[in-house]
Amino acid sequence: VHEKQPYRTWYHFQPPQNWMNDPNGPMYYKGVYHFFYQHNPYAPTFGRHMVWGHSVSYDLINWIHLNHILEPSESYDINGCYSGSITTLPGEKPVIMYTGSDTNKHQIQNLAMPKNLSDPFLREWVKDPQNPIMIPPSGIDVEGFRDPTTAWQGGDGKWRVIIGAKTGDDGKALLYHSDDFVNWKLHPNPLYASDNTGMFECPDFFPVHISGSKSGVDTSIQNSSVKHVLKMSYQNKQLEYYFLGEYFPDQEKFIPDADWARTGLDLILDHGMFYASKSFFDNAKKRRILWGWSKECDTTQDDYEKGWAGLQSIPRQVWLDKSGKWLMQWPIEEVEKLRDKQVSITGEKLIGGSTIEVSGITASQVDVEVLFELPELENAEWLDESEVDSHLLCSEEYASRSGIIGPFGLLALASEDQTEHTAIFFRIYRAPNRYLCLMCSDQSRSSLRQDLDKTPYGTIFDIDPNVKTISLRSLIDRSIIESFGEKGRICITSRVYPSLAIDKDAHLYVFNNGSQSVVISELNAWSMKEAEFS
Ligand code: DQQ
Repeated sequence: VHEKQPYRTWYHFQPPQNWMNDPNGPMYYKGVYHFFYQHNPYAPTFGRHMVWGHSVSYDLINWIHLNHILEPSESYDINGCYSGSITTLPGEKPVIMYTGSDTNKHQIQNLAMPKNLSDPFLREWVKDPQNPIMIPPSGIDVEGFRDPTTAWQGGDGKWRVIIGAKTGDDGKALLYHSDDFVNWKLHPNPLYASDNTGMFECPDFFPVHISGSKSGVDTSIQNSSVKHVLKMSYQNKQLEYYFLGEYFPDQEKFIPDADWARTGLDLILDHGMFYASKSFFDNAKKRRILWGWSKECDTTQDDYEKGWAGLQSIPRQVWLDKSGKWLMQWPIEEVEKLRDKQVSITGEKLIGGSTIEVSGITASQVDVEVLFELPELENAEWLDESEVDSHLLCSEEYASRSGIIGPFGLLALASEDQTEHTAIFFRIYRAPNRYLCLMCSDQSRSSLRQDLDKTPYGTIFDIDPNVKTISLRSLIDRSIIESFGEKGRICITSRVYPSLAIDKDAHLYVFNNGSQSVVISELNAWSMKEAEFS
């Protein structure tokens, strides 16, 4: 059935059918990658009886779907088994901490353990008879206390965990301590709190190397070679905000970097449709991997017709940039195993107003990487950064309008006449003492269909005045386009539903609508094979 569907993906993670939202408890355990997810097995919409779906893989790309491992059954989770994480306790014992919605719809935390540790697929899990282990503390909304992180162990041997929370419209990352993982004590101060963000959903807290090394570290590592990342999904913005900073476990303080506070620039994991992300440390390849949910932008009616809703991003390796100022993200190397037929373009000049087709590939499922050589930046147009909203800029200055240096980039999932296309592009500006780059994923013309959310996404960032090139990679998969600018510094995920640019009728172009020429110094595109799901 699905094969005939134009929007069902070929290599992104999807359950066989129905609704999926947050990634839950990803882990590597004894040679197997486990992935759990928020799932409504009965309909392609969020439901009253959310379960934990479960799939396993040897490479994070090809998957075996297994039975659900947690479903509402007890007074402490009868209204839903919501998001949570896995911590591996000494003796290689994984334990799930998840949120249950109880008989009164209060949110409380529970534990579950594998039934049989010698089954590498960990097919069955048992809920702890001591559940619930945490109930909403006073001052916290009873329906705003959920999404435990992976726990970490301090030098004192105590376990720590963060629970996302809210009081009215204010978000809180509550910190708990435990000696035995069952009895938890609330720390008087939250690790972080913020006004008017709404609930801090799906917090994540982990260390990264300060050296710029791409390798990751275990969640409990705490020494002078790491910095910490605190990520929260702001419910009011539906975006993934994060802070880099220093964590002092003896005082239980997390101090965001002063540099960040001074510039006030928001750090956001992905500027598009990407939410409730969760990372884990992959002990096999010593890297940290991030998963994020990509929601549909079509209607519920469409989701019923498709029989499914919700995708996961291709897992991303995440590390701290050598500047120490932002995280870098890049699709895990395993996705490259799906690369099939390749086409390349090198040293081709794109004069203002020109478009080149990248032909010879299946443009509906592609991995494309392009490196653009820039003209002299001095010619760039002026921008008063304080007066712009990058989302607005992306919609007003859409790709077809001409600038000076840019817009240039890709037209993905385009129809032959280009009436349908999603433009992923850069445009460069001058501002007092600096140069700025706008990166957009503009889906406003992605489909002739009307009933879709086609809001363009974008962001503005500082670039080095001496920069000579800029890179873009997009993973295109029928209804999703994940784009990585500047080698993974800026990420934007779009969901699109073309009516013409489907299957063999989809095209891929490179364009430049700036008056200054840019050069495609190198472009490689690969048709992508289908991942295996069984
Ligand atoms: N979805 C879960 C919650 C979480 C929200 C329920 C974020 O636990 O806060 O499916 O998408």
